[in-house]
Amino acid sequence: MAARRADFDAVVVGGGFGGLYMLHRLRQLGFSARVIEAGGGIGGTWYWNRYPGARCDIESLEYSYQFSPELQREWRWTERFATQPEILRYIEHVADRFDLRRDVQLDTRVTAARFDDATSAWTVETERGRVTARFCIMATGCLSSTNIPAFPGRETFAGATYHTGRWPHEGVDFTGKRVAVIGTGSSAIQSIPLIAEEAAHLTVFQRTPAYTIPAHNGPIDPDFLHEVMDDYAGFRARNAALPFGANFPLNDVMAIEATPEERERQYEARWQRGGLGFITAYGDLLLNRDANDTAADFVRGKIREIVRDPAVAEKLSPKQVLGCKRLCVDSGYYATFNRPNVTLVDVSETPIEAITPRGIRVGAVEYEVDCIVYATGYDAMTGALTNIDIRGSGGRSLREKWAAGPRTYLGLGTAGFPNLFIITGPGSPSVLSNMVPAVEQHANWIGDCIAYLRANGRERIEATLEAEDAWVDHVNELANLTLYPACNSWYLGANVPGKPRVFMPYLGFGPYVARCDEVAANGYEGFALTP
Ligand code: N01
Repeated sequence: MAARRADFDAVVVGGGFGGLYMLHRLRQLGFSARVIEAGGGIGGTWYWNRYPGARCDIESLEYSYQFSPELQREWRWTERFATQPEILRYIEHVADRFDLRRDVQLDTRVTAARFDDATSAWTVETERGRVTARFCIMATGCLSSTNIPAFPGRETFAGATYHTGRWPHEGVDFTGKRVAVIGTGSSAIQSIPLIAEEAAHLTVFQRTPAYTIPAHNGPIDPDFLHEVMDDYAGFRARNAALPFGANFPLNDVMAIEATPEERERQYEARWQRGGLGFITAYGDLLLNRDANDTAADFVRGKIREIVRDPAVAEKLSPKQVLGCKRLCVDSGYYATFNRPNVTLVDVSETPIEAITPRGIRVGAVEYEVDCIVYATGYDAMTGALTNIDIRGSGGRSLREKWAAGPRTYLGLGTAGFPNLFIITGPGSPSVLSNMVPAVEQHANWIGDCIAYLRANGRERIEATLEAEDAWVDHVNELANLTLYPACNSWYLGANVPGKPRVFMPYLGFGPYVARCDEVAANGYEGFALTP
């Protein structure tokens, strides 16, 4: 398939982990491709998120590409959980090693993409001109469209403001400053301990307390490193078979069947091991509220042990289901609230009323600060897509199609939008799996699919409405068997006012991969292929 009526076989929007590997895979298959990236450098999330303490909550040996055994062998991670600078260095290394940069156009934001029924090609509009391509592949990331709440008076604030996901490259010096952090999700939890060490005073505005598990970060255990290096492929395959596609040791035992003493031992062991594997301590933690309560009680007990002021400990203690908002991983978060220069303001009942020139007003109190850090998250999973004016067959708008929530088939395609693919789109495991293997799986699947179209003389592929409807139902059925829908998480779009409440990720990496493989093996069933 030559790019007969188009500049390229494919345009890939986004130059993070997903977009870069997609480019590599397309090249291997003999397709021409251009990556268009809004940032001034490659790396996606890891280009933008430079806030203090930014690091991954998946272990380094897993949060990395596996498409090249040589790359896997060569690269040496220095820590169990890698920092943002180290992950960015890794991505840069991959780009150089595989000569990817020459097909990446930086500093170029995509504003629109339009499918032409006559030519079966996409025209992708950017702030710096347009390109055409047979296929348009969205590698725009799940957590890239930042969310800053529309607090009244926001623009009147006289000091500096930052969003964790758009952190200045030169860094920020908080020395001697009175700093406010709004939000207590993963980004806040990582940055708060470090900002507190630097600032004169830190005031944290918390609407919902988060559950966070210590990272116990440090150098990678050399024995474990050898073990993985001896059989990296086996390590990857074993992880892919686990529910989150990551090495969280699974315990099939049910918490409600264990004795209190056994549970205490199990939770303590997981707490000491550190990281997100706390959630797989028992098989029923995300299925049964009583089971979940036992884990939640354990963490609340830890908060009471760590935080000296009982009133502050109580405010920091989450009440919602543990894990239904993403669990956080921290280094010294709860202990930070023992510092004399840190104040916690609960805005759950009395919300932030306004931003004023001098600070933040909550009820009758104005908190005067010099800088505000918005750790207020993202318009997750859909925002980066609906921010682009995407028009499918007959000029249909994606934004309008998804007005009541995203609808996809396998998270990869959406009916009415031929030759459009989404890497880790809503309806795929994405954020509830290890993202790097997830993007590789999608890029491999998309590459194979486009090669299949070429081999079979097909110009156009599009998810059918029936397949999409059935898939959306299936995604929801699975979510409804769990406790995930129980709280206001970004998985449900509940953090963005007015966003439809729809559970977006698919639960279960292994079964998902099997289904994608089956769809491909059956000639891309559920998709309409036309000459
Ligand atoms: O964003 P979040 P994040 N008034 O949406 C609060 C990944 N990540 O950037 O919970 C007051 O989790 C909001 O409160 P509430 C990871 O997948 C990974 O921290 O909606 N507060 C919440 O506390 C993560 O889950 C890593 O009530 C308001 C906070 O802002 C995802 O990115 C590191 C508010 C937003 O938390 C997003 O994390 C960082 C308002 N009007 C991120 N609006 C690692 O790998 C929102 N909030 C470790």
